[in-house]
Amino acid sequence: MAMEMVFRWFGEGNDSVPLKYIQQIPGVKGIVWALHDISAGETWTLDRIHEVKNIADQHKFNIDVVESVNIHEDIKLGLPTRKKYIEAYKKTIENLSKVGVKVICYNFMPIFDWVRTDLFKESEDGSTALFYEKSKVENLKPEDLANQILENKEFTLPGWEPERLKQLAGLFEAYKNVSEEKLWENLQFFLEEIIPVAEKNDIKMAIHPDDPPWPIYGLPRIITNKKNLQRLLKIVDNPYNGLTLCSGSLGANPSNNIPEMIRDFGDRIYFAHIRNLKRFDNGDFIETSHKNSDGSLDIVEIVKAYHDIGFTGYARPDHGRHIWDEECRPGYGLNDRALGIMYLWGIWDSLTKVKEGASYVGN
Ligand code: CS2
Ligand code: MN
Repeated sequence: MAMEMVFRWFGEGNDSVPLKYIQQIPGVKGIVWALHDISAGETWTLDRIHEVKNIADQHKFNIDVVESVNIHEDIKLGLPTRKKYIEAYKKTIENLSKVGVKVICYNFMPIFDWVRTDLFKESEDGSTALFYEKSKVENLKPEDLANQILENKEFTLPGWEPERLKQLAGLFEAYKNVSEEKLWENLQFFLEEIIPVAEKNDIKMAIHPDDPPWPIYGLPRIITNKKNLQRLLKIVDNPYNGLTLCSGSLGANPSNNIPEMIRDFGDRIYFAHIRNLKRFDNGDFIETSHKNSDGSLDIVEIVKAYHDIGFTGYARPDHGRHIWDEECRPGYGLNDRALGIMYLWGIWDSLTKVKEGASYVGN
């Protein structure tokens, strides 16, 4: 038994990496996908879902994991209009179950998804990677930060959909009334509506942690640490309410102990995002290769924790650096993510061999 390795792919014409290359990465069983052109709050139609399924079938990939079905801001804000967006979300869950989707990854971050200040920060070895400079975030106005991230014109970035960001000023105004506690209430309301539908359709909801795991621009962020993950699992205590455990998102805060979380939340983790990053004393961080000695996270311990709990859920390498002159979406090239997968398999298979001794012949 092993973790089920999957690879994020943004769709035909929307990704620099062809599926036939992904097929050649050892042990990848499925693609992690989404209908990136559909706005939050709209239903994903069966026709559109089938288009992706047909392409995946041609390459013998499963489409078990969707990342993400985004949540409309009105749901996070708790506005009366949330009702219709929640109904659309339920319909999407039903449609996804018809093609056998097993896990939906989503997040509950107000306005901004992940935040970085430089998408191509150069390292000494000439590679580039996503970088977060704390003082820059503190000194930039939100609209300037958004513009900087949107400057990457080649691809639209998931979580940074231009149509949403056009309403930035209005959204900031609306969030003035949303404290952390209010955001928890709105999340609970959403989950109480959604989880029974997910259960009926046998799809696990797997919330992605906030990235970085602290508030920015006075906006509340709540999926940030162990205590809050515990709270999340309790507010609707049903196995269909689960986690995407993202080592890199949570790991930007040095007090988050990822291996401990894996051991404690084990059976409620449906999707593992495994990547490394290097933290600096001033609060900055840069994404690195998966190798232990390159970053601040102990990837070996993280994989060991998954191995020890007998994790058979979905796992992906999350982001990679940009290496060997590859031109790709920020964080989502082929080369470094493929290297990351081989590092993860190397650790996993070694642990299996140690555990099973000479009888090990592979999975
Ligand atoms: C993150 C997010 O894991 C990631 O790549 O950078 O964009 C993530 O996809 C969403 O927050 C999940 O909803
Ligand atoms: Mn992640």
